[in-house]
Amino acid sequence: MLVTVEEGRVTKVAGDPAHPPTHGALCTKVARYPERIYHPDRLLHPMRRVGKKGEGKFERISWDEALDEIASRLQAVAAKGGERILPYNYAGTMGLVQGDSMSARVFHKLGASLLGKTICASAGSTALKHTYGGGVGMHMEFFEEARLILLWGTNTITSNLHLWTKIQEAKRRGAKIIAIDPYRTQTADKCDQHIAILPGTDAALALGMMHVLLREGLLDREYIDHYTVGFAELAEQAGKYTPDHVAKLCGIEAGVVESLALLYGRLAVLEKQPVAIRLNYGMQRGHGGGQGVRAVACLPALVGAWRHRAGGLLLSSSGYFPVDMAALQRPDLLPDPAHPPRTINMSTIGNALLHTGDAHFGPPIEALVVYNSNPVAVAPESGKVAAGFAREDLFTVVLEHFVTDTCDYADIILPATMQVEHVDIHKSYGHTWFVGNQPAVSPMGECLPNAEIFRRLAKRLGFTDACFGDTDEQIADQAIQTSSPLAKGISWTLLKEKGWARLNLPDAPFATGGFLTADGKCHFYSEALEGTDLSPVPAFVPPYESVQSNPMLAQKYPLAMISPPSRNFMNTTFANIESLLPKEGEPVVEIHPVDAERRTIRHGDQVLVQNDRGSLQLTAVVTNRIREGVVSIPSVWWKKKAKDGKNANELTSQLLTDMGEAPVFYDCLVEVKPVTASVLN
Ligand SMILES: Nc1nc2c(c(=O)[nH]1)N[C@H]1C(S)=C(S)[C@@H](COP(=O)(O)OP(=O)(O)OC[C@H]3O[C@@H](n4cnc5c(=O)[nH]c(N)nc54)[C@H](O)[C@@H]3O)O[C@H]1N2
Ligand SMILES: Nc1nc2c(c(=O)[nH]1)N[C@H]1C(S)=C(S)[C@@H](COP(=O)(O)OP(=O)(O)OC[C@H]3O[C@@H](n4cnc5c(=O)[nH]c(N)nc54)[C@H](O)[C@@H]3O)O[C@H]1N2
Ligand SMILES: [Mo]
Repeated sequence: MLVTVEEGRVTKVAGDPAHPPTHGALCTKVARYPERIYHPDRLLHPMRRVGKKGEGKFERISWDEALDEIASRLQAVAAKGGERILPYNYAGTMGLVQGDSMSARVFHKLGASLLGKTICASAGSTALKHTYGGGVGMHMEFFEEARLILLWGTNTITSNLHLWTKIQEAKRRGAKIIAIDPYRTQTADKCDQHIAILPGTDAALALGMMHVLLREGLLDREYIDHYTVGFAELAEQAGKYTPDHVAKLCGIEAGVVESLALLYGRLAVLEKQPVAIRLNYGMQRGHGGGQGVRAVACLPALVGAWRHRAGGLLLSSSGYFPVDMAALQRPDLLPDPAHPPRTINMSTIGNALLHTGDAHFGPPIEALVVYNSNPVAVAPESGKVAAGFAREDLFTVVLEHFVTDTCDYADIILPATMQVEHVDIHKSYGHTWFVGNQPAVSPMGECLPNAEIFRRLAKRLGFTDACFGDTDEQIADQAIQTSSPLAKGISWTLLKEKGWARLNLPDAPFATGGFLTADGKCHFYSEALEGTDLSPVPAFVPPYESVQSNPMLAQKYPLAMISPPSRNFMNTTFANIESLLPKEGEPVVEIHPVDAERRTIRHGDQVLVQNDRGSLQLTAVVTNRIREGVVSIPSVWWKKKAKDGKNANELTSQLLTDMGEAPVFYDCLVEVKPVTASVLN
């Protein structure tokens, strides 16, 4: 990102035309970054709560007062047991310096509970680990050379604009593009074909494709023999997934399964052309998300797609990056490194905060430090999350840019710097380049970088280990594992000078095996899954909540709800930016005309969306973009911007995926009703 500064102020941000993955483009929301920096509501000073928890009333205090109070409260809790303290952070910035570095050192030294960072990608990343040995895949640049691209559970225009540029180029060169998504997104509109499957049924579709590939002999036998394990077991499994059976599970025609498999297999095997799959996280947010990813991830190896640099699959590239976690986070500072503290899953923070403690859970959580995250809005089963945060005996600190829904429950809020005001290094989960981040302007008000806040706190806590004195640049210098061949020649010094550097990887990383598994092969059969509840070869794991898998529940709540990312928000970041809000309009639920008609709901009506976990009021958008039986609530809105102070997570559950203990945001049955006069009163 190129930042223009005039008289000490950021006046413009732009993409860097020389940066290959992004080519000078910024998405709509990041292009508004100056508006976010100079927003009148920006948090500029430390604040202490004066109202009730949740009310959002604060008074200004000094940094000294804030840090003294935080240090003494944390010390008091730590005296009872470090595990009673919990750090909570995620996607605000995912920088290696302002994410988990100095903060992790402080919490390790305190012996605080560890955080299970599962809220976004861990079903998919665990699945990839079982299949490829890590979160690795194609280089995004080469999608433009593919002849067929399956956009599987991804609204690429919305959530991955830079890849979209490559897809458009592929289209210009004659590639066929197919979207697999229960919703006809803007992306699907621009595809050659849209396959609207029911949420959470992706594994079935992939296994059905394999069934056809096997039947037709559309396989790359040589690739399978040399670079995969478990073909026989996978073939046996796929044999059970006939197109007719799959069609029923997915809510599509059997012919669609046939033609998709034939197109994919013939192009790859008979014509030896590159076929690519862009998988994204939308399809792993249901009970069987892990097995779904595993099933899809087997396809490229069956047809030998990996032989080409424009063939294979990309879900994540983050597993490539050689990051020195131990240097950044210093787990050796733990009171007893051989017996680390318990891990609290961030996706079930509601239950965790409401837990009063027992032998299994351990002691209750009494202090919570939140940074880079807005859990009161983003975590599932929000009613319980808010109830947990409202506990009077919980001491809560939040480091933020704005007074978010989460800040409303804090005892103390601390003003943090934004990206243009601090040093950082970023890896990526979509491309294969390290990026350096230098400050362009000095911080607004009294804002401080996260790492500096934790550095000052460490001093107050009396921590004297040398690493607590590391500057942000020194931390940046420690971040990259320079001994790794992948990082050859890459250092903070280079990133500072050049801005970015591509990992030293082959163009077609798995053309001849070389997966990150111990034997370098793609694992159709995963030994690691033997003896678990899960099948070692991919299988369809039905949703917890769907008409087919839970007909009893579906009598009360017959509609499957998804809540995918809005184009103009970044989770809840940017959801308070005035020039972006009108583009999203208001919080809505999208419903198919047939489902709307049955409930006498008209376009624009106020409706209640509800299940046993909660209810929320939204404006109905009647549209055939969403398939029948499914409703969509574009997300993630700030709760306090809604009339009733709620968002989609009021309805989502704290159940977890089959792999990776991730949330099941899109595995959620609801009913939608018109708001009647009595409800309005
Ligand atoms: N504009 C914008 N961009 C973002 C974000 C944002 O909030 N806003 N968030 C960022 C983050 S943190 C992440 S993790 C990524 C998220 O990336 P993704 O989660 O991949 O999000 P989307 O690209 O919206 O893709 C989700 C799509 O999957 C569809 N879908 C839902 N359930 C299923 C299913 O069961 N099967 C299939 N096949 N499709 C399904 C939805 O209708 C939606 O169109 O995006 C990143 N980019
Ligand atoms: N219903 C539903 N819920 C979802 C999702 C969904 O699709 N549907 N998506 C899920 C996904 S994929 C994800 S990744 C999570 C994301 O959830 P979060 O990780 O909570 O991400 P954000 O909501 O963007 O909140 C990040 C906060 O960090 C702050 N921040 C940004 N940079 C900094 C910084 O440098 N320092 C500090 N101290 N703060 C900073 C921002 O102001 C913002 O308020 O949400 C999940 N929740
Ligand atoms: Mo995410």
